[in-house]
Amino acid sequence: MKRRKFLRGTALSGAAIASGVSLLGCKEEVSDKAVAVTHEAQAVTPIAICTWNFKDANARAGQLLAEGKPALDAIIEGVAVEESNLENTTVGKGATPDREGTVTLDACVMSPQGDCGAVLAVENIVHVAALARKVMEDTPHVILAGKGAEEFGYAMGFPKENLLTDVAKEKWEVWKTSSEYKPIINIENHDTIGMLAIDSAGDIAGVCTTSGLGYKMKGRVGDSPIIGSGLFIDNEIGGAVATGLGEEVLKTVGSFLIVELMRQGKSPQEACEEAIGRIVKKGERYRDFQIAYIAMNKAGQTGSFCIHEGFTMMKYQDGKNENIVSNHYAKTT
Ligand code: SD4
Repeated sequence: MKRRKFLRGTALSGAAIASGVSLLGCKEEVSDKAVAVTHEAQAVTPIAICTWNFKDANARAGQLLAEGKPALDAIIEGVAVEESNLENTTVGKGATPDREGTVTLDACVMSPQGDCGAVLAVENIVHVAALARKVMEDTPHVILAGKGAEEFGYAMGFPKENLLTDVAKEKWEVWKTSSEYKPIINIENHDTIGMLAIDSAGDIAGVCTTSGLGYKMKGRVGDSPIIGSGLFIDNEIGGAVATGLGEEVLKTVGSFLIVELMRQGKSPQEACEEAIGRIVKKGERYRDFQIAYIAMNKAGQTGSFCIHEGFTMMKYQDGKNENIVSNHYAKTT
């Protein structure tokens, strides 16, 4: 039987007009078996969004995008600002250690080409997002963990650094006196940085970098470096990134879910809301933890949603770097 095929105006075009993006040759080829969106040429205003109130990181990425840099370069330099920030206790140097007093970092990246790289439980290297990119570009693998990732980093020229600051060590020593482990994600605090960007060529990339949960069990890895859970990009559709209690994001493969919901026609906002809905409908446990998603589609629309009040996202566009308060589930029920 001959396969039915036809071309129709893309579903993105209405959204594109609304968001100031002109899709010059975008068409959607639909058959009864599959949908393929092709973007022949686009003129796009670059946009960077990131989790929480990481102004400087997002501004850095935005500035690079405005200079015409590719999305992947911009976001990796953007999140590096937080990886170096000693005040940030959940990312890079200065992060809270595990219960043994060791700081271990997780990160992943995804490129517009659909390639990805991740590093898990890495010690002594600050810029793990850049290291994840190296795994993607310079190895035949997607994930390197622990010592292997660390040694690969040194081979790639990353310096060895002690990630445990005196302040973090002192706090850990106080924590040890009770050793009370409550993996309850803060509801209104600074956290993991996940960043998505669309560049002037209309290409989307994403990154996520974290130390995970403070005083976690040795060897614990959350959602952040797991492609599909902490981060997912499909350059034909858009991208999503998560922050919050990783165990719960992993159970619903949240970022992949959001991109697939956008593929089915949902806006980034609607897709984030549905992904949070999948978590909260599992029961009352959601009252004790926070999860937030941010998302962006190919037309430059963005969205965010979280369980509890307190989450914000940064958005850079047209030289403006704004902090946007996210709507939350607890208010809408
Ligand atoms: C994790 N999702 O390791 C990370 C932590 C985080 O907000 O995002 N905190 O579970």
